This record gives sequence, C-alpha cells and structure tokens, in this order.
Amino acid sequence: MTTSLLGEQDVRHFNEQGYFVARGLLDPAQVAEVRDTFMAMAANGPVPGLSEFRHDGRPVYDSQDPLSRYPRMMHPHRHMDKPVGPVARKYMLYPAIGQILEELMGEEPIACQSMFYFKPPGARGQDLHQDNYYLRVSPGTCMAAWMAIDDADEENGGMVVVPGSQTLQIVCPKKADPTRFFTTEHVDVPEGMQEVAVRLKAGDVLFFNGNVIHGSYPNSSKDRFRRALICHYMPASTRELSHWYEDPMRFSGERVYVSGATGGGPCGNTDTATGPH
Ligand SMILES: O=C(O)CCC(=O)C(=O)O
Repeated sequence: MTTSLLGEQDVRHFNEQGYFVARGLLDPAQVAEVRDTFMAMAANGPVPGLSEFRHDGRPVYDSQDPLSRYPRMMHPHRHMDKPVGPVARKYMLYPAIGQILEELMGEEPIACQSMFYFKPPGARGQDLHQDNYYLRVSPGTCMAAWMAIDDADEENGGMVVVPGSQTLQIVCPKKADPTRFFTTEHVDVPEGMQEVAVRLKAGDVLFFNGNVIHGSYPNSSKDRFRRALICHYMPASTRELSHWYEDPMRFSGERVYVSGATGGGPCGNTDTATGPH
C-alpha cells in the first residue's frame, strides 16, 4: 500500500476551500528542466501548431502585446517530436501529482490537457473563470495541477482563487476587460466570498477543483516572467468531456475513451466560441 502524501488536514483544507498547495513538489533541477526546455522552444518566437493560434491561422495577439512574442503553448505533451513533448508528458503524468490528485479526488485521475504559460513582464492576465465551463467534465468536475516554474505573486500576476467557490455550479460568464485580460470570459466573485492571492515558489504545485473561480491579473513587474506548466485532469468515472480534449490518458500512459460533449452546455451553445481552454 502506498504511503499518503497528504495529511487529513490537507484533504480537509481542499474539501473546504477547493484548493491545496503542495510546496516544493518539484525540485530546482526539475523546475530548470521545464523552464529551459520551453524557453529554448520559444527562442525563435511562436511555434506553428504548438503556440496558441487562431483557427484561421492568424496570430492571436497584436504585435505590441508582450504575449505576441510568448503566446501560451497548447497541449505540448502531444508534440512528442519536439523537446517540449516528452517533458510536458513527464510532468503531466508525474507520479506524485497523480497520487495527490487521487487522494484529493478520491478516485483515479485521468490527464486531459497540458499548457505552458510564459506570462512575460507586461502580459495581461486570465480573468476569473471556472475550468469546467470549458472542459465540461460530467458527472462531477475537472481538476487542475498548476506547476509554478517561477516564484509567482501579486507583482508578476500570480494566481488568485475564490475559496469555497467549488460548491457553486458553473456560472455563466460575462465579458472580460480586454485591456487587462487576454481571455474573453469573466465570472464575478459571488457575494459573501472573496478572492485570495496564492503566493507560490518555483516548484510548488497548486491543485484546484474545476468549479473554483480563479484567474490571474497582469504581470506588472519590469523583468519577472511568471511561467507555469498547467495540466487538467478528470476522474476515471467521467462519462463526458468536451470534444476539444482528444486524448485523455491514465498515469500509465494508456489512452481512455469518453464521449465528447458538443453543442449546448449549461450556458447555451458556447461550443464554437470557447474552443479549448
Ligand atoms: O496561469 C494563469 O494565469 C491562469 C491559468 C488558469 O486560470 C487556468 O489554467 O485555468
């Protein structure tokens, strides 16, 4: 029998607040491996087919936007022919992350997605949202493991979460302010709840439930990147997942097949508007 990585109070914190931080889960050499591999991949600018792109092939960000040089990389674990592929896959399926997810979710986790955010100085944030609006895991919800590759705090646009919001259903979003956020959806902080900044050190991993309202503000630092490898998971009992997430897999690497949710979600037909998260 495997020894627990979490104490009772950790699981209680997660159940009550909807999130949990595993401090120092990745060591400095592992953090450097992720950082250096992705920085080398981005050395000559966005990479077609890997970096975020519009469906018509045009760049997502205008040329003055710091994100135009460093757009996020989507599903890097699918690119096994590039140096980022094996690294993203290794950490998406990192055994300690799998074990913590299992202890928090109470069942086997299945990996659905990886993304790498560079968030250079001056970059806009990602407005408050709930991940399961996009992933549409049903029944239940998805989970995130947000791996800090730099220290992340209020200055460089670290993560904020709304504790307790995991108890809410999916809230239909409003429009985000495009001057501060690169995404288009915004969810208000519900009355009686408050957002809190989660300060992380490089190597810490923030786990959160897919209904938790969370996001990040702009990187207002002059010279601090705020990089993160972000992976999403669903419980093994999932029967439906948005069709944008094509290759869910167990921590053993075995592929899993689930029905793809298409058409109207709880907020109407957002399917073509949202695309992958
Ligand atoms: O890293 C960020 O700034 C936001 C990431 C996020 O909200 C997400 O992956 O769902």
